[in-house]
Order: sequence, then C-alpha cells, then structure tokens
Amino acid sequence: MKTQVGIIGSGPSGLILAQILHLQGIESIILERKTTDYVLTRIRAGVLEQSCVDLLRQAQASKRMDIEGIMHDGFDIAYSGEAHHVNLKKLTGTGVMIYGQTEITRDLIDLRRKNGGVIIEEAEVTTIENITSKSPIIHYLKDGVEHQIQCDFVTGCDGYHGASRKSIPQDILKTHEQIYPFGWLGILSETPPVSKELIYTRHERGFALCSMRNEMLSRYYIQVPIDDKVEDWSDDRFWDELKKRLPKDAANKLVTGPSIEKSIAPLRSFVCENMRYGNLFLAGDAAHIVPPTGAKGLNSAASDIHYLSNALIQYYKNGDEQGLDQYAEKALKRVWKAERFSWWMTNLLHKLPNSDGDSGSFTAKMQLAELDYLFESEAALKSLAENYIGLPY
Ligand code: FAS
Ligand code: PHB
Repeated sequence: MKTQVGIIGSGPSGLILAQILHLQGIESIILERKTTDYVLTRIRAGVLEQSCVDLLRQAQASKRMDIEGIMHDGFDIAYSGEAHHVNLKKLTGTGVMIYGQTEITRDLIDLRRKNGGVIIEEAEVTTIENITSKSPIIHYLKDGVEHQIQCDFVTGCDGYHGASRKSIPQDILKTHEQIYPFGWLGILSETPPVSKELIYTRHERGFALCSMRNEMLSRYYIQVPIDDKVEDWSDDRFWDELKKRLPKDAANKLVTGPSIEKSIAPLRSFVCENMRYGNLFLAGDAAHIVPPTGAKGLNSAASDIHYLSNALIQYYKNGDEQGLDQYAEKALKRVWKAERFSWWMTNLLHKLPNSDGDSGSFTAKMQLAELDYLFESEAALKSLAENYIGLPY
C-alpha cells in the first residue's frame, strides 16, 4: 500500500492533521492500534485555547463545538478558604472554550468517515523503516498479519507510549523528563457543575479542580499519591475529600452523584527534542507531555499540527521544504513555554513533598506568597492569563 502521509494514531493530533491535509487534497492513511470505539471511551482534555478553536474551524470540524461548546471568560483560583477570580477576558481580550476532547475526536472520526478517509483500526505499528529515505515504510500488525505502507512522510501522532519516537536511534534521541510524585484522580458525573466556571484549588490536603463538559456533566479532579489505586476510591470517599478541599460555599453547593468514569492519571513533564528525524515528524503527546494543570496537553498538540500541516501543504503545493526544515525548532519553541507554564502552575497549586500543611514549611509559604502576589499585582495576573489562554502560534 502507498500514500503521501502515513499518520500513526487517531487521537486529536492525527485526526486534525488528516482532516486539514484532506481539505488540501493531500492523501493520508491513519493507523490506530485500538478501535475508534475504544478511542472514544477516553475522557481527557476539556479546555481549548482560542488558537485550537481556530484550528478546528480551519479544519471545518467545529460545527458541533460552535453549538455545544461553552465560552468561559475566566476561572477561579481558591486558596486559604477563599476563591479569587482570574478575569481572562478583561486581562487578555479573550477567554477559553469548554468542549471535551472526546467530542473533538468524535467529530473528526465522523468527518473522516464521511469524506472516505482511511483509518485502519486495530493496526499496531511496530517499526518504521528507511526513515531517512524519500520513501519510509511503516510496518504494522493487524489480525496477527504483518502489513506495510510506503509513504513520503510519516507523522508520529501516537502518544507518549507510541512506536514512532522509539524509531529514532537512541544515540541521537534527546529527551527531558520530570515525574511528579502524585496523580490526578478524575471523575465524570451527570450532575450540574458546582460553578459556572472552573475552580482550581490549592489546599493543604492537596490540589482539586472543578470542571465540566456541559450544564449536566461535571468533571472533578483531586490530587492523590502516585501509588493510589482507583479501586481505593469509592464515590463517597471522593466526594468527601473534594468537599474538604473546596471553599465552604462551593462545598455546600456541590451536587454529588454516581461517577460514570473514574481514573487516575499520572503527572509528568516530558519533551523529546527530536520532533523531526529524516521524514518522520512527531506531534502531540508523542513528542511532549505536560501535567494537565495548565490545560496545555491537547492545546500543544494543536500548535504542532498547525505548524506541521502548513509545512506539508507548502511542500506538496510548491515543493518548498522550508516549513519541514523549520518544524521542530518552531514547534519546540512554543512547547517549552507550555511546559514552563504547566510546571509552574503545578508547583503553585499542588501539595508538594516536604510541605506539611500551610504554615509548616517553606515550600507552602512560597506557594501562598506567590498566590498573594498574583492577586495583588495586575501584571502578575496578566502573565498567568496570557499563558492560560495560550501564547501566539
Ligand atoms: P493521544 O495519546 O490522544 O493519541 C495517540 C493515539 O495513538 C492513541 O489513540 C493510541 O491508541 C494510538 N497509538 C499509540 N501507539 C500506537 C501504535 N504503535 N500503532 C498505532 N496506533 C498507536 N490534556 C489536557 O489538556 N487536559 C486534561 O485534563 C488531560 N487529561 C489527560 C488524561 C490522560 C489519562 C492522558 C493520557 C492525557 C490527558 N491529557 C489532558 C493530555 C491529552 O489530552 C493529550 O494532550 C492528547 O490526547 C494528545 O493527543 P495525541 O497527541 O493525539 O495523543
Ligand atoms: C478538564 O476539564 O478535564 C480539565 C480542565 C482544566 C485543566 C485540566 C483538565 O487544567
């Protein structure tokens, strides 16, 4: 089999790229090791930067988002029992869109099927051959049989555990990683959100986040030790712990209900600097991971796809390779700033090792001083706001 662009992974990175290339008449094949039904069971990101919204509109994949998405002009940060508002709209002129990654994936898979695009499901990519040649070959297993696809370019959109990054020779691979000693226990419940906008909470018991997907679908998270198991957390235990971490008025208003999804996500910061190797291009979680605190995971995947799709279109339309040659440098520049912001917000709001409670440690004092400064200085708050809505592409 042959195609122009071989895309490994049908998460948001692979699907958005395939759709934008399709609109330009550039052919691609998506290889996905799971079924698309399985991919649609994943509950992940919820907050979209305006640039990500614009990219989905450019991909003509925003019809349902433009109807069902909710624009938020700000969010709250609660600490020492009080909630403080971050007015994104006033500070930056824009807000963020609340629309679940699962819905984005659903919309893109529907579009792919409608325009006859190929997604080969349950196709596990094992190796990529001749990566530095003009026609790399993707090898994949399906129903126990080995297949291959020859392409001009391979895009590794296969997430942190995918095969593409592992195809880069170890002796040239350059990665950076920080693993946090805690995770996020998240639940989805068919209950009205506790507040109209998000509430990020710093509490001596640990971080908590109140988010949502729509007026009757709430998403909550609490920080838990990295070795906690989801079966250790009954719904009742979760709701009790969440209430202990929220400001009183939010805790009193909280509508609880049965969880329809419950999982623990580990937190890590990770960057692979080789976002290009030969004719293999990495994008999204295959190249970088952030702790979800700053809502930058999906949004950084979007900026990669913006740069990569433009570069591929430039190549196929005018034979110009400049975009491809500059891709890694351009994408990494924005990725590192998203990594910094996510790392900063994670260290600001989570219960960190050697910080026993509010008054007991220097670390906790630094967090509280930073939060006091944030809400006393418009300059500091504007800095947080411009990072949260997303730095320019
Ligand atoms: P994805 O991981 O979404 O997709 C990669 C795809 O490649 C998968 O479908 C996988 O099955 C497939 N694949 C892997 N190896 C393959 C192989 N060898 N062959 C074929 N296919 C292969 N971000 C936020 O902003 N907010 C959040 O709250 C948030 N929560 C998250 C929770 C979890 C548990 C995880 C893992 C991530 C979370 N993220 C969050 C980040 C997440 O949204 C990612 O940024 C986003 O999924 C990135 O999309 P992709 O790059 O497409 O990678
Ligand atoms: C979510 O709604 O899943 C969400 C929102 C904001 C974050 C992380 C996750 O920072």
